Amino acid sequence: MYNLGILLDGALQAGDYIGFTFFTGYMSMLAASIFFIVERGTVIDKWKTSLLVSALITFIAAVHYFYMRGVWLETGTSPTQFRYIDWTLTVPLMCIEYYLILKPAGASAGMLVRLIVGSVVMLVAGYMGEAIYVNQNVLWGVISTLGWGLIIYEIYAGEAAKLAKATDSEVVKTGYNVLRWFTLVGWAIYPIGYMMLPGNLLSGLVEGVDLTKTSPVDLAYNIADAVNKIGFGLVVYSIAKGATAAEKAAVAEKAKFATV
Ligand SMILES: *C/C=C(C)/C=C/C=C(C)/C=C/C1=C(C)CCCC1(C)C
Repeated sequence: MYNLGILLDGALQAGDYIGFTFFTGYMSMLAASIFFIVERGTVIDKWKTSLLVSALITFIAAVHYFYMRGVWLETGTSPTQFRYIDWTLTVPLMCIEYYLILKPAGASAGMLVRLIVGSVVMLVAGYMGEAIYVNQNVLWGVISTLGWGLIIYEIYAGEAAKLAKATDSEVVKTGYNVLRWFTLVGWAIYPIGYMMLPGNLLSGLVEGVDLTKTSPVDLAYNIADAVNKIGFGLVVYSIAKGATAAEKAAVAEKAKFATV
């Protein structure tokens, strides 16, 4: 049975590169979840929640990738609904990661709320442009970018930025800088993918691409998810490991003085 130019029997075809990225996305998200859960046992208590949240992010994504992979194989269309349900759950969890990391430095609930409000604006508007008012995807993309801008403002110039600057933990300071770089540069892959939608700013780039056989937007999103969910989680992991080592060294130092 041929439909949309793809052989739709639920099997992965040799030339279906988008299908490949759905499979590798699924498997790597699952592997990352196991890694974060197991490694959670190697960090001090106050970092365990952060690693659990990293695992939840990749696990929620793994389950959605399982479904998205199925939609793509069986219909040859973008699994936009599952995509946005996934993001609606995982992006706020990333905001919680920022909150947990800055909590010892005095992060307020207001900071978390501002990050989540930015995420909601970004994702609701994105969904409107991609699934409901497709002909106005430029306008909705602009509104979505304002939501992303709120997040960027908070982590580069708002309360979050000030707390990170003032913390006395070098590990947190360095890690925070890498995390916000992910949110600025890694997250930029998503709007670039979105701009390849028909009628949007970069649609000219994919002119001549047979959109019934492949989907540049999904390719961009799948790459971005792997970078931003697994990579972001690994940075949180390295902060937790670094802070654990620093705490252990401090305890050992104290014990040395206690015995002399
Ligand atoms: C794990 C999933 C993540 C980190 C998803 C992030 C998604 C975005 C940063 C999406 C941003 C968008 C814009 C800034 C404008 C166009 C519409 C979106 C939703 C693709």
